[in-house]
Amino acid sequence: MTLVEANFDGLVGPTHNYAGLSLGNVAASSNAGRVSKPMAAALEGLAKMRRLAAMGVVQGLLPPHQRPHLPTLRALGFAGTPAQMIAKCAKVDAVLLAQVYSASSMWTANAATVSPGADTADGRVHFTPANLRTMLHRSIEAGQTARVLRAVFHDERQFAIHEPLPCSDAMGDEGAANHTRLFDDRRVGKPGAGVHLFVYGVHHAGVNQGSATGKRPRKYPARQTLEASQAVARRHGLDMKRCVFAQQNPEAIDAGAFHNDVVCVGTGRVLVYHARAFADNVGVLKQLRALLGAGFEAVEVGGAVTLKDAVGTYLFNSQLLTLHNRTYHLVAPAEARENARTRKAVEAMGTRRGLRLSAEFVDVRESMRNGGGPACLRLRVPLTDEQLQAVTQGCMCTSGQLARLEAWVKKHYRETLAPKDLADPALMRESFDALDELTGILGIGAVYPFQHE
Ligand code: SUG
Repeated sequence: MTLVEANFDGLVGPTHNYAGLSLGNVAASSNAGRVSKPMAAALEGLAKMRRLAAMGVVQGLLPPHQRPHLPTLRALGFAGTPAQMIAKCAKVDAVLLAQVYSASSMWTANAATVSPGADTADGRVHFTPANLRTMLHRSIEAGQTARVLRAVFHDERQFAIHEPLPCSDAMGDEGAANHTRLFDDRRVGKPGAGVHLFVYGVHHAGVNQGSATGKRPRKYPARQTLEASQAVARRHGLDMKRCVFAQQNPEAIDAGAFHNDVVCVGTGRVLVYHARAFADNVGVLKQLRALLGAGFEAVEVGGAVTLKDAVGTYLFNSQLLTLHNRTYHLVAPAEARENARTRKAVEAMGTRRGLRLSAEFVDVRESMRNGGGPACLRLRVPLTDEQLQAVTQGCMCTSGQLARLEAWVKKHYRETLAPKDLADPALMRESFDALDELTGILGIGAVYPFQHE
């Protein structure tokens, strides 16, 4: 079965701001309180989509979520009109206000885990929206993500959208950021079956039982559990013999790699990873090699490039793409060019034998300051031609649609947003007006709660 990899980027929402909400996310913590630039952030994201679409990548997008998320305020005991709830929340809990205003749904690598029909028992593409239970501002994404995925991938003969996993300590799920699908892509038109690398931060039962498998980070939370990764693989109907479950190195999490995609990226037969990405690098590679065969290209980056460099530049949060001529292309953040060690590592990949790899750097600085690089901004969805036709076409990035979205951003978004601006009731109205118009542009129907009130 021939699959194309479609990349669905998260459109940056009108309330993009820096609130320092994610413990263990070094960039987000160090930029807390800074003035953000929502319009520039959204345009940077659209420019990346335009660039990839021009390269021949099948590029789509997912809309931002409703912010402020009034259902959360109501659930937490705020009452009255929306403006009254915002005013009251601003007075009693500024952190909560920032949480319900966060534009974090832009990082669609955390929206869901996706398994292509080629690998699932019933031949449909399976999606599990991530429950993102570790951080409140992210946990409120799960319900909206499920609604959006059902609007974009609505044909139930082709797509299965599961409910998020139940929220519990044992079931922390952060989506595709901790999952990599590899396959042997050397035979034209006949790619090998998928091999699924699921990376978890902690084995919850192991911790409870005090066993050796319960090794965990000391400083920062491990967001993904082994139990959640296994549940996703099981409910998607993957062949468990083709799944590798690997523990992330707790030291990497403590250095700020809160998701595996901060220290690892892969596609096709190529896996690029930091020398200290996994608790047991040798064991992981052995299992992958056994499943992928001699064609497997394990590109280890370490030595001069420290974990601090990886976290500081987001080198591994590059998008690794396969182009039509079956070469690989790395879309790396501009920050990785500014550090001599990571720049050299990219140059070395370009000259590595057996790997035809080119690279370029993109500027997504507004997102990077919150700990989201090029790869965080996209959800990969491998599709057949027929499945691609079944996607809601307004969410596909044609040049015309991108131009409409750029004009929409310029019409509705503020140029700057300071933390105190979240208390301004006008921001809520602006945000809802923008999103209401967006559902029309994308043709996804009334997916937002405020549209039903
Ligand atoms: O979950 N940042 C996000 C960044 C997610 C990046 N995604 C991947 N690595 N795939 C997070 O920590 C910061 C929001 C704030 O502090 O305002 C935030 O949520």
